[in-house]
Amino acid sequence: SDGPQDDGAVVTKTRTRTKRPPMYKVMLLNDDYTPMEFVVHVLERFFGMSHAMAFDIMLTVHKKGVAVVGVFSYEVAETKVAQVMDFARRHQHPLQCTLEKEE
Ligand code: TYC
Repeated sequence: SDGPQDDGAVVTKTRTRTKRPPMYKVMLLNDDYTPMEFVVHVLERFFGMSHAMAFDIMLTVHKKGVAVVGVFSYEVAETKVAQVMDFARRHQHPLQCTLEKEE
C-alpha cells in the first residue's frame, strides 16, 4: 500500500438519496348530465371539502371542463378515483374521475 501505516483498507462513503414518492393529481371531468348537486356531494363526501369549496370546484369543472380536486400518493389517489367512479355508476351518472402523475 501507500505508507508504512496504511493497511490498504478502502472506505467508501455512500451518499443517501432521499427521493420523495411521486404524487398523483385526481381530476374531475365535466359532462352534460351529472347534476351539479351530485358533484358537490361527491367533493364533500370523498375529498372532505366544505360545501363552499365543493361548490366552487364543481363550478370550475363545469366551466373549464376539468379541475384538480386533490393530490395524493398513488394508493390514495387510486382509491379516491375508484370510490368516485363506483358512487357515480351506482347513481347512474356519467361522472368521470381520473388520476395523473405529477411532474
Ligand atoms: N355540467 C354539469 C351540469 O351542467 C355539472 C357538472 C359539473 C358535471 C362538474 C360534472 O365534474 C362535473 N349539470
